[in-house]
This record gives sequence, structure tokens and C-alpha cells, in this order.
Amino acid sequence: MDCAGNLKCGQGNGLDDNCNTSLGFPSDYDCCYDPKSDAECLAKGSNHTYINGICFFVAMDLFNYTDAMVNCQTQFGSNNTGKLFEPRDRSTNDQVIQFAKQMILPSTSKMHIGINDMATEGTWQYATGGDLVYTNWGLGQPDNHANGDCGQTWTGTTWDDSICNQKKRSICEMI
Ligand SMILES: [Ca+2]
Ligand SMILES: [Ca+2]
Repeated sequence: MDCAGNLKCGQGNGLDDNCNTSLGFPSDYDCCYDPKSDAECLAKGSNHTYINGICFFVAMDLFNYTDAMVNCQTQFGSNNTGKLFEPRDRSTNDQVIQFAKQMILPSTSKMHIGINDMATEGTWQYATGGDLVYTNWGLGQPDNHANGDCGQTWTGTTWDDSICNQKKRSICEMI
């Protein structure tokens, strides 16, 4: 069953923990759509959106990268339930960044995202660990300009590497 979008396995959406066994809901829609989580996410405020089964938040306060990571951890109700946005597929990347850019002015402002090469120059990893499984670098990026080790949004839905100490808005993702 193709449950692309709004899928949360084992959380009352009609599928078991592995998303491969229907628990008896009458239709694919009922099976795959989780309005409870959607509503709960959107109810947290206008800076929130629910995309492909995950809640996202655009943090308007300006933080450096490290402080942005800490800020994201508490944005979804309790400690350590959030992280900087870690894009893992084109669909989610494009929708989340497009949403975030609608929330900010000017929309060309850059935002922190949860990728960096702080540990090893040139080896980009997610902020919570692991090699990137998808990339959407802008033209000529990453270029390590000014020893930039932290990912930020750029033109369209692309990414750029930039200076970690720059204070800017950020995109948070619920874990
Ligand atoms: Ca770098
Ligand atoms: Ca760059």
C-alpha cells in the first residue's frame, strides 16, 4: 500500500508498527491519514505545518546554529522532542522550505537546517547524526566559503553552507 504523506506507523492510523499490515480501517484514506496529529500540530500556532506525517515549526527568534539546535528541542511540548529540520526526501524538503519562506519576511532570508560538516570538513551529516540520504545543494554549494560548516536555506528550496555563528531563523522538526 502506498501511504505517501501523513503516515505515522503504529499510531492509530490503521497500520501496524511496520506499516505493512492493515488493522481494519475501511479505506486507504482512513488508513493513512492521521487528522489527530495534523490538528494537534496546526493548533500549536501559525508557524507550524504538518507535512508527510511530521510536524514542523519555523522559529522566528534569531539564533546561532548551536542555540538553534537547543531551541528546537523544546518546541513541541517537552524536552528533546524536536530538532533542526533534517531533510531526507525531495517532497518533504520542498514543502517544508516553501512553507517556511511564506512565514518570514523577507522570504529570501536564510534559515538554519539540521545538516553540517562540523565534525569533518566536507563530510556533511545530519545534526543528530548520520550521512545525508538526500541532497539539494544550490549551484556551486557547498563551497566552504568563510569556513562555513552549517547548512542554511538558499534560493528556492536549495541549501547553502554558511557560517555557524550567524544568527538567523531556523526550521524545527518534531521527532
Ligand atoms: Ca565546511
Ligand atoms: Ca556556501
